[in-house]
Amino acid sequence: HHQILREQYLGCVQGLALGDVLGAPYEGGPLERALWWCLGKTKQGLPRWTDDTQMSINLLESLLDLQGIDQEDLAQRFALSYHWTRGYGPSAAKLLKRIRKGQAWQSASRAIHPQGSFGNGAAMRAPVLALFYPQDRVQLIQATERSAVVTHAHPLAIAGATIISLATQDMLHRRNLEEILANTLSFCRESGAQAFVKKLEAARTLLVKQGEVKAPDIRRQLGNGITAVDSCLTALYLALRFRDAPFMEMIECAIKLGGDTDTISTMAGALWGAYNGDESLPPLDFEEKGHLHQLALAVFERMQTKIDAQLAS
Ligand code: F2R
Ligand code: MG
Ligand code: MG
Ligand code: MG
Repeated sequence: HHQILREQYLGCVQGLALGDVLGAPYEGGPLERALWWCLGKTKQGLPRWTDDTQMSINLLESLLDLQGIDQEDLAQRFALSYHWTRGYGPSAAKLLKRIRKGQAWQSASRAIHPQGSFGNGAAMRAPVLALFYPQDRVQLIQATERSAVVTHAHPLAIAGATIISLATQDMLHRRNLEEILANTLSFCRESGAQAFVKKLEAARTLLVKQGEVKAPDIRRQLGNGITAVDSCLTALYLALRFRDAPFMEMIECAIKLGGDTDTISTMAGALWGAYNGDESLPPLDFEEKGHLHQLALAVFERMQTKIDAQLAS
């Protein structure tokens, strides 16, 4: 039994943002990269993060202020902090602009995709949910679905987000490889997320082969795209493969895959940080690093208070 540490909370949030910052310059094709070359620094010259970290901050702040998932509040925070320079997905951008104009998130989302978006935008913010629901698996699954549907109502987007939030919970508890793969598989089976089952089996096979596995195999078998199906298990694979190796080795591998490099690094970075803690992360500075540190600390202290209250009652 492992007692979850403060540095794991800090590591999860800092690993998420650092993965985003380091992956962002390599996301997409030559056009997207050229654009980020122009947009990727703050006025002070620090590397900027993208929509992945922005939406994770929105979720953290909403959870802290409202003590749980409040979908209206989340929709408003996502919409009000939307800015085109953060590189949002095309449907996500449309959705957030509609909400900002006053449309309800439910109808705005259905107007863009009747079944909801199956992009990875709900999964990229899902690690922070495990920080609020570190113990209870069922509560975490419910919270992930309620957080996801505000922007990503498609079952594949919800399943991808849940795979990531559950894996983050497992990493906080420092569960072993076989346990994490088994937990992920049982979630995929019980939720009917068949599309993920095949990729999970492929990830297991690749993990057994360890260092012999090269980027083209990972890309072909697990994916490197902006949909949940093409990125969530890639991130989980990287975090499991590199969790006892340096953070930068994992990020270099994510960048070699190409495609959705910021988001795969965001999710893998959060998982890696939840396992290893912030002291093991490279000491790089980036946009609002101190604010992210304060948010992670606030969540940790909130959880400590909750645990103390439970013990006292
Ligand atoms: N958008 C980017 N980066 C620029 C493009 C990168 C490049 N072209 C590449 O392929 O790598 N980054 C940010 O977007 C991703 C998160 O996306 P999110 O929030 O899920 O966006 P969206 O727009 O909701 O979904 C992504 C696209 O998937 C297709 N799609 C989704 N649901 C669909 C449905 N039901 N039917 C048909 N198509 C659907 C659409 O093309 C969406 O635009 C992250 O990478 C983040 O960093
Ligand atoms: Mg992004
Ligand atoms: Mg969307
Ligand atoms: Mg991305």
